Amino acid sequence: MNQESVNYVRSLKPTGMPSGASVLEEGREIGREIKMKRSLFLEKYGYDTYEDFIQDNIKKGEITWEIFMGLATLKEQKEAIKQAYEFVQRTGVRLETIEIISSPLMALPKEYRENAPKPTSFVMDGTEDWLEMQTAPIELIFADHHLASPNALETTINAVKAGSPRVGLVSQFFWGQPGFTDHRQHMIDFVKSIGIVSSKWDDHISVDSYMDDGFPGYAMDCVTYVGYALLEHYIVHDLCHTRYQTGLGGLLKEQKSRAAIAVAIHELLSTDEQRALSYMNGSTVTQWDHDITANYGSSGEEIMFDCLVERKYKMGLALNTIAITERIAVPTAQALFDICSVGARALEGALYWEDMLDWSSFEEIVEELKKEGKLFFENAMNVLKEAGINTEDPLEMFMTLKSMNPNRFEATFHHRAGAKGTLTPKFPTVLGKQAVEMRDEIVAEMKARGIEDNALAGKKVVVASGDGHTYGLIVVCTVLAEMGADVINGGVDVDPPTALDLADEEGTKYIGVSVHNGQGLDYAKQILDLAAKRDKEYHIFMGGKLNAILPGDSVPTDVTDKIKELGITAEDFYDQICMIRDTE
Ligand code: B12
Repeated sequence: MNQESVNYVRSLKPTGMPSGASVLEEGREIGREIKMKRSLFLEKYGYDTYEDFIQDNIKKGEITWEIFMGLATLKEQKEAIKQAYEFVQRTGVRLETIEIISSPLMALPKEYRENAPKPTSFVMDGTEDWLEMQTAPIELIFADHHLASPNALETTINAVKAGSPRVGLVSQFFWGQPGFTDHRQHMIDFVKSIGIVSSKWDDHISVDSYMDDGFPGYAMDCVTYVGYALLEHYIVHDLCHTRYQTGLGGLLKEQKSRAAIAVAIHELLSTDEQRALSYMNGSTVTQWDHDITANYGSSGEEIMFDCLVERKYKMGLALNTIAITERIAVPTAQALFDICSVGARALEGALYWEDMLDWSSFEEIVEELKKEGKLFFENAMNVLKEAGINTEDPLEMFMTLKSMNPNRFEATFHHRAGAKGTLTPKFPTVLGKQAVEMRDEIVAEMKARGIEDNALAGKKVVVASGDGHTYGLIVVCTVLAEMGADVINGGVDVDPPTALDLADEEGTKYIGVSVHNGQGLDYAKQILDLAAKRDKEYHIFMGGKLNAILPGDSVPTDVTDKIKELGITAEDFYDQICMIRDTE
């Protein structure tokens, strides 16, 4: 066992927490009082529970189809759910489930929202907004920004009232929210919300997770996905006695390891009482943005393989198809329906291949992932125990993990990690590889454009991410470091005042901000306002996904020029590097 890991985890041990068991019980009491709405979908197709529908699909060898939908306003969202049903009726393409992607602001209790930068997607307010979302017989899942957020109680209670068969997403519990710092209360409300869902065991409502939103989204090794699923399952199922499922896949691409992770988790965790997997997300990481139509090719191939895997292993895994415009911005309803059509035709194609396939090399990976995943989990439990964490208490477990730097999770618990967090991945993840390639391409381009070696020597630069996206941040930090800068990586979920504080502490005026959630323009205005009040000179530069839903619009618009008009450098790396190099 790695002593460095033990010491790090020991430093995170929480104090003064109530017992997890009592918090869970409070949640169960709340849950028992909740009356659940029976969905239009169950009503129309005559199933008692959504799980009965999935089991029926497994028996018939059919695939369950799902999409994520998060439009600009509640009105558009409800209208689009109706349109989805009309689309299904008109075309015969199947789409049974919609995951509701509300605004990340839903994760914040109301009183914190006014000062938070505004991201994309709609906000729900009051139980009616949850109940009235059901405008057509399609099963709705409320998961993103619900159960694991500081606003967990409001969102979980309403999701259960609306009859959501899964409520999630566990893995988002460590995400930060602008302006919210009471992590203790956050974790208490999260565990209480698990208790609420737990009370609906007989109605077959489960707590849902999504690996890629959690610590595995920071991983270099696919083994971490399996080990982490075992850890979450242990806390939610074994300690909280609550049904647990997880989805995965958005950040993975290479088919063998991607699907093998799902099968490994299924074989390790599914029982007759509870299936382990909820959905396989379409991959979002290798899409093209210079020729969008080309993404149909990549999605079609992927969906076909996912269909083959589901038909063979019968995991009840819904296929969550991803629009070809995913890389650019939040997809429109039409883009989502289009990819469902691709899915329907890819499934037809899959059936031709079925009896020609030899799965032996795939199954070797599954076996390896199962073995390695178990070792990861055992090592994680040993490190936690050795560090004095009460591994029987779900609240203490989540509070400890919440305090962890997500970039250190894998190296802390991976049984293969060496000194100083070094790790040679067994099955490398796509984003880890991509970030390294992008750095090398950008550095080569800068050199070709005349930026001299060590151009930023002697310059100290603070760089931070305004939300949870981390790989862009890694690229910027490593590019600037290659140019000779002394780079301070401020980490993720850094709000404007914290970014300025960090620059002040480090004694630098250069602040780089990476943003992706559509809050770039708001972030730019807020940081400049605060900077003006501090009466100090700062040079701020931004990058990532610089778009926003402007008032009255339904789709995001690029706001790079608007940000530049405010006086922030926001274009390509060349401008940013020249700005840092050329200002005194
Ligand atoms: C990976 C990813 C995630 C991961 C992040 C994991 C992690 N550890 O980072 C997960 C799954 C957790 C995630 C979650 C969410 N995501 Co996301 N995510 C992506 C995805 C697929 C790739 C982003 C990425 O890392 N790319 C690789 C890096 C290396 O590239 P990059 O970030 O573009 O960086 C390049 C440049 O932009 C530049 N750059 C980046 N930052 C900076 C900063 C400076 C100063 C400079 C100079 C340059 C620069 O440098 C890089 C090299 O050129 C994109 C879609 C896509 N394919 O782009 C969506 C995307 C960014 N996500 C999106 C959204 C909405 C979310 C969520 C809000 C969704 C939700 N669940 O509700 C959450 C929010 C999470 C949070 N806490 O903030 C949207 C944003 C929509 C928009 N603005 O229109 C996108 C576009 C997907 C979509 N179409 O809806 N996401």
